[in-house]
Amino acid sequence: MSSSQRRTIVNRRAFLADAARAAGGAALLTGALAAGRAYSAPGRKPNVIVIYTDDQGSIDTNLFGANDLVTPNLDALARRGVRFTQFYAPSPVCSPSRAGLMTGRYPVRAGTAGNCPSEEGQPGMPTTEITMAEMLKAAGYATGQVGKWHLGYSPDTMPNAQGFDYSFGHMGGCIDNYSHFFYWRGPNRHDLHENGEEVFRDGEFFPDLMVDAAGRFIEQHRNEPFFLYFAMNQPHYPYQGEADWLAYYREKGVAYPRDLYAAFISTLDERIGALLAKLDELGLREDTIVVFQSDHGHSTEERAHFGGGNAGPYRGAKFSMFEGGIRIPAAISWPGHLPEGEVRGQLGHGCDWLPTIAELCGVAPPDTHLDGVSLAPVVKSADAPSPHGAVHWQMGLGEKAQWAVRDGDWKLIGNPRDTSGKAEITESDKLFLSNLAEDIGEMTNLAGDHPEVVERLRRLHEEWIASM
Ligand SMILES: [Ca+2]
Repeated sequence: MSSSQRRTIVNRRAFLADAARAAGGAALLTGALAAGRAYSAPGRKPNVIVIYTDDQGSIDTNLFGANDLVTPNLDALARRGVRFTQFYAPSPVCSPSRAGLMTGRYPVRAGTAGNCPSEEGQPGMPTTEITMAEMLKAAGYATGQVGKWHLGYSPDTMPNAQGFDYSFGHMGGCIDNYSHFFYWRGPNRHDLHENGEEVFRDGEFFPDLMVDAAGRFIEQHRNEPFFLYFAMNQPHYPYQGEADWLAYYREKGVAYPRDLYAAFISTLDERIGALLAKLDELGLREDTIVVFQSDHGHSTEERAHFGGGNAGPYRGAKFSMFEGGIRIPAAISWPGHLPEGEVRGQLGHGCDWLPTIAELCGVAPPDTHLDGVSLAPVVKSADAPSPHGAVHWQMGLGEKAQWAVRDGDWKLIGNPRDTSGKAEITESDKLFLSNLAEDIGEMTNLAGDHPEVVERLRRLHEEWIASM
């Protein structure tokens, strides 16, 4: 064990012990006290729901630009809050993106540079990491995970061991929504769990099971602050949208495979509507912070019919560090407490949600190195400066790993992949430099024209990866 790992464990234990003491009486408050004071019901902290969708493309709600989609619930959610036009996923692939969300740390720092195994018994994100659930549980929250996990499939890395009081869903990367079998390697790998125990709901549509489980969790904890991580496994393949939505899009002339994908998006949108209706029914909407984000760009894999999602003007898709792989729809809503119907162009990042939620809830963030920063000032004021300097990505480890750094309008990608197939990547594109202000599609490699910028960003990356 390295000294830094040992330090993390020591910090984590100290944090959990302090927080457990504080949770018994007054909640842990820090400099975030001012945000807590703005909340109109003293004594009760706001609930938190994080809706994390899976492989939803950069512009894939109607409001975010895809005018061919019917997404009234996601759009209404964003309209009742603040939505971002430059929001980034921590990674262009599932597990690292979720590790960034859960820890507020770059996925590489959180020990999750690549996807976690989908095989039962295999560990995932290191248990030394402090999750958003552990942070909120320590402050007295009831914590629930519903949907996809994909951060470990061993008893000590499954949700109940990572801060969640309640867990319902699948542990691996994807399932068939009716049989709940792993939709990749197999055969016969059933993956549906409740609090770590395998459960069988054969033939029942998983998104509906999610809404039911989430509804019960919310109802059960309506009188105390709760945190619900609602990790939808849609529109990740297999595309299993409802038949009436499929008919609707085909009637509109939407072509394959967009028709399959669009039907699945509208199917997921209705479940988000059902979830939010539950909050309204219980009178909890103004007591609840709702965050929405896609885990990364859309998939162009064979199992996803080679596409269906829409990255709009951006190049790339899932697995790519061009904008189409990492730039995603995101919004935060807390009616009565945060601005509504506003748009922010400041840069935001999936690692920012943990510190943002900590500040808005008046909860102490974990005593460890965070890479995310609170977006609360930006959410509250359009004039607040972006809290970010350079931001970084790396997927996997080693020399061949794809990485990227963005500093202002300049963005450098090392070992780029273009999963959207918009243009060929040649040997001379191993370092791909773009200026996003002039070329949002990242079609022209400026590395040869600006070697000094390449050198500066490359050094930023090397210093960053060395600090992991
Ligand atoms: Ca995903």
